[in-house]
Formats: sequence, C-alpha cells, structure tokens
Amino acid sequence: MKFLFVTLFPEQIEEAASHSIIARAKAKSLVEVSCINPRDFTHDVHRTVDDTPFGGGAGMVLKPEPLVAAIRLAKEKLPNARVIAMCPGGRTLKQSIVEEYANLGQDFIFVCGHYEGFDERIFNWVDEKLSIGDYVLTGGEMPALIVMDAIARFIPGVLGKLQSAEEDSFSTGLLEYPQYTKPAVFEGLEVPEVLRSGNHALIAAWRLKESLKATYLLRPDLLSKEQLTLIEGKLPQKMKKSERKFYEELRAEIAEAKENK
Ligand code: 4G3
Repeated sequence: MKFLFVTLFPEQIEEAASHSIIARAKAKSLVEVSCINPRDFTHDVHRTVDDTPFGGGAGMVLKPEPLVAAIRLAKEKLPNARVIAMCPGGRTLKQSIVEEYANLGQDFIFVCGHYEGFDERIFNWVDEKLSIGDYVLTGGEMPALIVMDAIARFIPGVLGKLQSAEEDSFSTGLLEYPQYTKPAVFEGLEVPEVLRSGNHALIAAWRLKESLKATYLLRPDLLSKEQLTLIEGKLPQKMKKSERKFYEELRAEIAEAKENK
C-alpha cells in the first residue's frame, strides 16, 4: 500500500516512518511512504505558501496554487489513491473507519495543512476531510501519520504472526483486559491466579469479564443496549447457570470498583 504525504515538512514524515514496525514494513515493501512539498511548486523568490485571509483576522491561510499543484502531481503518481485532507473539522477517525480504509484496496494521499488552514477551494481536489479527534494541532503531519499507522496494521505481514489487528481491542468493540508478564510477583503485586492456572476456558471468561468491566466503567458508550441490560438490567429467566454467575460476579466487581473510586 502506498502513502503519499503532501506536506511542507517532509522530514517529519520520513523521520516518523523510519522506526519500528512501519520501517520494517517499508523494508519488506509492504508499504511505501513518499512526500511532495507544495513549496517546490512556488514561483516567487520567497517561495510563499501562505497568505493573509480575505475578510481579515489573525493567522495565515495556505494558498491554493502551490497546494493544488502538489495534489495534482500526487494524483498522477497514485491515480488510485483516496485523497484525505487532515482538518480538525473533518469526520472523526475511529477503528471501524480505519478498517474500511484498509479494505478499500486503494493507496492514500494525505494533505497536511499548517497555519490556520487551507484555502477552501482546495477541497475540490480532495475526497474527504478527516480528523483524529477534537483538538487542534500545529500541523496535519502527526494526524496523517497516525492514520497511516492505524491502516498499516491491517496489511498482512506488517504485524508479527502473533499479533493481529483484527483481534485487538476496539476491533472487539471492548476495551483491553489487563495483561501481565513475568515476574509473577513484582514489588509485592501478584499476577491474578487464574492467569497462571493454565485453564484456558477460565482465562477467556476472566478476560471477557475484565474487558466488560473496564468498558462499562470508562466507556459505556461503546456497549450495546443488550450488553448494558446484561450488566445492569434484569437477567433473562432462561440463562445458563454459568452465564448467570458470570454476570452476577461482573455486577459485584463493578459495584466494588465504584465504591473504591
Ligand atoms: C486545517 C488536523 C489544518 C485547518 C490538523 C488546522 C488537528 C487535526 C490544520 C486547521 C490540525 C486533527 C492543521 N490539527 N484533529 N492542524 O486531526 O485549523
């Protein structure tokens, strides 16, 4: 998959893409990262890319001519790319959107802005405005890098065999359960006994209970109506004994967590 960044700061992209899993994915030719700098499409001695806003006001706006020239070349290089402009006012990214992007079979052009934003007319050359969350940053480079990283995890071979983007937190719709590694006791803090029991059914149930508890306490908006009813509503008459016990324990643990907060 190819990722092309239209950016005034290509070094920031190259640097970020030169580490860890993305660097390895580049080395394996699973992803390609490149940049086009709008400043290379200016014609004045100062290589001007921004100007004051019509109508007045503070800050600067990115001029359309160099930016559109850069996007045009980007589209020539990647004719099958989705063109995404990173803006605080765009559609907010979430894991289900990441999965949609990963499954499009398209390359990506990220248009990164600075200053107070883009001249509105550039959006005629853009498929979509995208935001990584409700906050404003000094530039669109870090947001674009985050989107690439999130998508790249779904390309087969990018993550190690033992990891899988489809199985991790958020793809299950729930928050992560707690994880532990050796030592079994650290500064007096013990790893839960069940995780050392070797009983895989018990471990799976414990992890699901912990995920449901964390999600209920921190992100109840992620739970379905059905899940919420099982946690706090009336349990159905007809329910396996083991399942009833599961939800009764979950409720007790949630009550205890609320006491302790
Ligand atoms: C356009 C994206 C770009 C308009 C970009 C600022 C945050 C995000 C910029 C503008 C950005 C985000 C550059 N900051 N939440 N800054 O994805 O006002």
